[in-house]
Amino acid sequence: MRKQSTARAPINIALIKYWGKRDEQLVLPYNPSISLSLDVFETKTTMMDSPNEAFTFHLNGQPNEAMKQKVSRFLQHFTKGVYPTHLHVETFNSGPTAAGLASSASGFAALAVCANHYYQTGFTLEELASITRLGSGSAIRSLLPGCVLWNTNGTIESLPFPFPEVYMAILVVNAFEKKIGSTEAMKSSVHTCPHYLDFVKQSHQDAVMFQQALMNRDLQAVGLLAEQNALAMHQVINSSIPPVHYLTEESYRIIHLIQEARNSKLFEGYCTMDAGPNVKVLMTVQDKSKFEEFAKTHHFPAVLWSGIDHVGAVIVNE
Ligand code: 2P0
Repeated sequence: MRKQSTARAPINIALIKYWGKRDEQLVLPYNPSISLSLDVFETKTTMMDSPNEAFTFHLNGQPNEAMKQKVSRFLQHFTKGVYPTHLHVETFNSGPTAAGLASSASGFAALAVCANHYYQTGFTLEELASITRLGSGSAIRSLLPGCVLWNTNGTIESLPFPFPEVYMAILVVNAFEKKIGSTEAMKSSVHTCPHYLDFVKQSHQDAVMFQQALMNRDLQAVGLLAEQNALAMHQVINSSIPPVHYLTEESYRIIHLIQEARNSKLFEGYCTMDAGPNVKVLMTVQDKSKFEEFAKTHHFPAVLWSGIDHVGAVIVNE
């Protein structure tokens, strides 16, 4: 065991979504998902020896009891099931926590890499991936930089992403914590949405076509597939019983305006939305200023720009 280790991991945004576990214990998804690791926000986590016997956990500088339980359970994958002691964990999210901006993804990816170093467990990427997704399914994709495929058998792989000039505009419609967590909502979708299996079937096809579009360097096909897949996921969420609505009127106003702007060839932007009301727009650097102007004219919320993360989850203190 080392005295101290620090790791960082990027957030990731799925372009083909993960929404449902076919195996709850092992956290295996019903369909493959494909994401981009982004450089706008990250989690940085430090594990250090503590003179006190107790395990302590701070999130953004404050003790956090709810997360502490989850983190202590997670760390037991690195300690052969022994509850951690004489340990302090400090974790900082540079973006808003639990606002549909993937902070749990960067959080568990950073923690997994940090723990592997701190406890000197020497897990391979494949072993680490199977542990990371137990913390949070989507965290598995934050282990790698760039474009990442999470297969239904639980493995991950990097996909070549032939658009170096691509950016994401993140429109923060609401940065407060969501009322219904994605774990609970996706479980409800699996069990109650009448067309859940149609979504799974379509997502398998979307993942194949998406990879084909990457190979063809076809940004339009990539963007349209991402937008259709995200809207299909939200239809599933909306038609679960009881229904869940992550997207607000403001989210839909933004999405419709961006679709209209694209159809009238003002700029080429494609929307994707997660378990919250925020809208992320995929576009190229050439359209950035046109989009900024459009956002101002239509009173969009402030725009956060993100490029692609080229680092992934790594140790940063050596
Ligand atoms: C995704 N989301 O692919 C999808 C799209 C949100 C919407 O993965 O239960 O926190 O921990 O495996 O990973 C968010 O769900 O859920 C998520 P668990 P997770 O990014």
